[in-house]
Amino acid sequence: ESAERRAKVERMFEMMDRFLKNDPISLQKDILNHVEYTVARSRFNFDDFEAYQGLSHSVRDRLIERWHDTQLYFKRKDPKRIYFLSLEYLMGRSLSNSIINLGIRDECAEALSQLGFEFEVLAEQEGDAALGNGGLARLSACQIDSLATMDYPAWGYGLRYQYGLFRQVILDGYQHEQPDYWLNFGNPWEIERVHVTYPVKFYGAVEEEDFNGVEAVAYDNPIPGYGTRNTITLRLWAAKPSDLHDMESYNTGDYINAVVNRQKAETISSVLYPDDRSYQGKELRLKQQYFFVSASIQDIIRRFKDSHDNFDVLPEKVALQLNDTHPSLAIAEVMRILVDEENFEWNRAWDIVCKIFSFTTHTVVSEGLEKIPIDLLGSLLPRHLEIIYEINFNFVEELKKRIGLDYDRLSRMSIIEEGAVKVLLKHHDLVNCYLLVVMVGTFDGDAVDFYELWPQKFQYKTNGVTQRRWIVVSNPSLCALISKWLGTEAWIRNVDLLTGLREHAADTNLQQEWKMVRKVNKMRLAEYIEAMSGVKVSLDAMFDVQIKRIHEYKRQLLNILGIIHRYDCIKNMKESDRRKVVPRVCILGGKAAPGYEAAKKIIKLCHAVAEKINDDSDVGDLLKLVFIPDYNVSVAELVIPGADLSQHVSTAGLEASGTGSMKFLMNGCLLLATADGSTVEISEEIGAENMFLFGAKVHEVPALHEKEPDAKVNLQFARVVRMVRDGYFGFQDYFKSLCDEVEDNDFYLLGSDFGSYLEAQAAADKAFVDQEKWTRMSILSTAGSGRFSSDRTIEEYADKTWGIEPCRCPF
Ligand code: CJB
Repeated sequence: ESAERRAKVERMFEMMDRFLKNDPISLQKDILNHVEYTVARSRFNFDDFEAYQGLSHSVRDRLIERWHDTQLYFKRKDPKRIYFLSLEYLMGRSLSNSIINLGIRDECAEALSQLGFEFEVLAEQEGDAALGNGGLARLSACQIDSLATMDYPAWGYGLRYQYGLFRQVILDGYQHEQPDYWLNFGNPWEIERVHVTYPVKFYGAVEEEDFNGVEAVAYDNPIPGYGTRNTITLRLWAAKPSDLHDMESYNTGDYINAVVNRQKAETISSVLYPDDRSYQGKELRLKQQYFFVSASIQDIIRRFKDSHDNFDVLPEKVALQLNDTHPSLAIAEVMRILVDEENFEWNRAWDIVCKIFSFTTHTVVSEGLEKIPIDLLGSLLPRHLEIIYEINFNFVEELKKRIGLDYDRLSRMSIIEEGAVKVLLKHHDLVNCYLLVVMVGTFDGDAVDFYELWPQKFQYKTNGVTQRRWIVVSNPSLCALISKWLGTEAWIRNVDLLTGLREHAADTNLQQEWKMVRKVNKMRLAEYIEAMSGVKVSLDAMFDVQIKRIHEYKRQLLNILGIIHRYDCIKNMKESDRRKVVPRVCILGGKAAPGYEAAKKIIKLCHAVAEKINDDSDVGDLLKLVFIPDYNVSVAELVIPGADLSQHVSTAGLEASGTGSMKFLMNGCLLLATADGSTVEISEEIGAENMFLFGAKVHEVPALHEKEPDAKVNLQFARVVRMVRDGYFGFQDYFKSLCDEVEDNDFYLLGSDFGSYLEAQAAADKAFVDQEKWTRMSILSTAGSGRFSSDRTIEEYADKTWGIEPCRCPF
């Protein structure tokens, strides 16, 4: 650094306020400045949305400041970095989360109130960033928050889809999908880096007209940690036509077509695939994956080369985490770069690759995993196909040495599927024995083959969610109550401290305050329900919630059939008995993949049943059913704190983990659940007596599948299915296939679990009547939720998987 440059930097420091100030007056000034100059509205006349913009830009300035400092510090320290590669992030809204992590919530609220605005109202102005489908995508968002909070030198990479997950609109009870053009109103949380761009080349050496000259442009989203100045980067790539002029097409005189063709480049990152877990063989999907991988790897290698000239130290400086199979082309891409561009000998390159990658699988069943037709891969990425063939060849050779010529097993374990028509990017395959595999669920049959040979390569991790978003942001009154009784806010960074609530669980004062907080949250939810569906609900009723993607294995149908049973019972009761019924408000919400017929029928059935029940004066407040449309992160933030009971009722063995359960648990909601994935771990933590568990266990499922359909069906079950079949709720033809499925085959075991499901529901009713007991269970749920923080998960990854250390920015 020259003396001249140093002097210049010092002059700049003097000219700038070192840090923006966070007192209400300074914040007000900033908000007004942004309203005037950024939003270009008069500071004397602006509405809620413009105030939201002014505030967001003021918060963004503060984020940027910390972000710059953090990045500079990381660069100076040069620690081993973790790069988190995920095609999906469900970030939801950013404003509240940012000001809480920056520690300026009260100051912002005060600044706004003096200007005549209410913070809560402004926060509602923000739309969700929904660049993902379900649990996997929200997990990435939680983990990014933990990575920042725990000071890890981390970078998240993803795609900046122009259209996020579709909006769900319900018309006559049917789901319709509307595009989510979420950037329409601007996005203050991203910074476009016009100079951080990389070319992405498809079709190997042959350049195809349509897609030549695609460029990835970086959009950086600063992610602030809580209780630290560390602010890390979530870098999302958007596809743009490149600047390289294709003189050929311009010279032909067809200027308009040449421009239109260039524009096609943008389609690569235009839309998120909405089919939660099945993308079989789609060309655009493969293009998205490679586009993402290519840009991210170029960026990572560029950063590495900035301070290192020897690739052998790459594993000491870089860890790459693949979030499910979606970015697994990264492995072949790094091989390609090392071998083709850096001239590494194959084995040396492979050795490096094996040390830097780890991979997490989020699915238990292998059928759902991605397969890519060989001809598609071969035409789009011929060099990568060659590399994958070679990886597979070496792998099979090594396998032969270990297991001999067991051809069945060899072909099961090969990357290339038998018959050589398809390339499997199945988790255990492409990553095979060399890379670390992290499971959030248990093994399926295929994984066992690998585990037997390389047990040291498999790790198990319990998922987690961030208490910042799922208590502090979404349930501020519970947050305050917890801090009051623990005498500290330290649990927001160290969630294990929540166990301190256990000793107060029976304290009547805490119980009273706890109930009050929960009641206010129920009130908020009741207002929302009325606004969305016109249904008025009683606050004395038990709010019973199932919100998640609609999937047959998640068994929303079991829930609805249970509701029909409850309705049927109430209808057939004597007036005097009705007084003993515990009133319920059953709430369902979730999106079905646009092409998933059965899931869409379940949504329609829910509406048909709701219409019947909610209009029935015999039933009144004893039972209501509402479907909350367009379930997303923000809706979850409202619904979860207001729920008394939540359902996680997947067929045992099919939910890898489940993270919704953890959010409800943290908020003191009781769980009615099968012993599947995370609910098993939750019961270990809070005790099975504090939940309502039911249904077949994983080890019992195979025998149940063997049974004849008739033997599986419980009588009460047969009755409610018959009601649907006979058209009691209308739409007889439309619902026929749902009824056939559960009666003829019942792969998801609704019939055989039904009796036990009803018993668990009855136990929940009984517990609810005893409010003292219920509240104690509720407090114990929150108290036992510490293990399910993503902070804990991330610490385990850092320590056991990535080998990275915190790097905390000191200024
Ligand atoms: N998961 O959301 C998805 N999408 C997939 O394609 C595969 C799995 C979910 O991931 C969550 C995070 O690990 C799990 O908790 C959940 O069980 C799983 O369904």
